[in-house]
Amino acid sequence: MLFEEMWRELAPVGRFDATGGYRRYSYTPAELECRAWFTAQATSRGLTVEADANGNLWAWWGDPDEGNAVVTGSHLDSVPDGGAFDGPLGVVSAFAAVDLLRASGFTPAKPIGVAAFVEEEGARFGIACLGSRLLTGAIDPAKARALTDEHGVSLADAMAGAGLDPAAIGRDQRLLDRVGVYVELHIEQGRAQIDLDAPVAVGSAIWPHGRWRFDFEGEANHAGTTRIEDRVDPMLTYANTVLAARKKARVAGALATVGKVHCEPNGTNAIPSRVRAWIDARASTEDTLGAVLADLEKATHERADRDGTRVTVTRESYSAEVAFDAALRDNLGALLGDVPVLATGAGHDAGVLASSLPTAMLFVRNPTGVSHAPGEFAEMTDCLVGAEALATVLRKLAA
Ligand code: HGY
Ligand code: MN
Ligand code: MN
Ligand code: MN
Repeated sequence: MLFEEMWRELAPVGRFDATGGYRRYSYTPAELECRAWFTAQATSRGLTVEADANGNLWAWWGDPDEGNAVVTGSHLDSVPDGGAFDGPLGVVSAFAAVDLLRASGFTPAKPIGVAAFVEEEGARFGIACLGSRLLTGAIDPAKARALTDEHGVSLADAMAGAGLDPAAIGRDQRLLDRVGVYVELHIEQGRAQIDLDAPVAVGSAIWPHGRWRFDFEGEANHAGTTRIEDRVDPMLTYANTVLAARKKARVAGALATVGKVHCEPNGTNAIPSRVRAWIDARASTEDTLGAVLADLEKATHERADRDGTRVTVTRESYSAEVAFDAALRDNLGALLGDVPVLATGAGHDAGVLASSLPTAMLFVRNPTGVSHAPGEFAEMTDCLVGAEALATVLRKLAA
């Protein structure tokens, strides 16, 4: 099936028409439909499909038990109202690259795998790259099983509902031993390549990044009868934290985002008892990131003291800086000719897998740089160039 046909087939799945964004949350009907699409694409190519114990999907060209497999892929889940390309572009390009290799008569000397990692965005259960973290043992299985979504459904129950055994999750050394190298193609999440006039780029590193939960506790009270000076309002401390996060990140050259907030009891005419907010923070170095968070926590506690509120800060997830395998990175660069080598602030499964095996990334030009939003876009011509580049890389690595 041609790239465009695959793209047209997958595009409507999980798209929320009111916004044009995607709501493909792990183990929900939309994402299960994406899994069915993956399985159909794989089996139509004669690839053998397996879901590993952690919920990741693998499609094999050749016998993976021979080991030293060359694996490519990405993820199918999305952020709330995410774009069409973040994740799926890597999976569609992987199948397209297999087609290109076969059309050229290439027979791989090593197994080739197409992978789709589960819960890469962490949009449902809060931990990004959950599938690859479980595979590599980067998260405690018991902690993972207990993760819940906003409706209180646990990962364990969601997995069981999808026919998986949550008791079986955890590092899968047998599977990791099968994989010799992992190359992930991904839409660029930024706009360097348009300025460099480069349809494809090679990844050099992933910035350190993490997610922190801020719980602001105050005293619920009547909006219309409580004097200002008598209020213990967690919304006030929260609002100052948002402003402080932006200012401290800007001064430090880092990135900080407050994109998710819950308020209780969430009534228009009631001063809240609690505000819960998550901060996504990233920086080019661990020192900068650590300094921004330490400074922000200090400022937040000082503000809470002034407001009479209480605040607790919990680091929910953290990814140290990842430098992709240098030999592989240089090999791809040499193979693809004069392509830029770029670091990214976006997390990826390739970054998590780098702890266990050589990994690399290819980026496909994003004309506007917009990502994690309905406006995310890549020209089909660039997508095809990306698939060709991926096929070139797979041919070299699987020869
Ligand atoms: O959040 C990220 O950086 C990635 O897109 N999951
Ligand atoms: Mn993403
Ligand atoms: Mn992604
Ligand atoms: Mn990613």
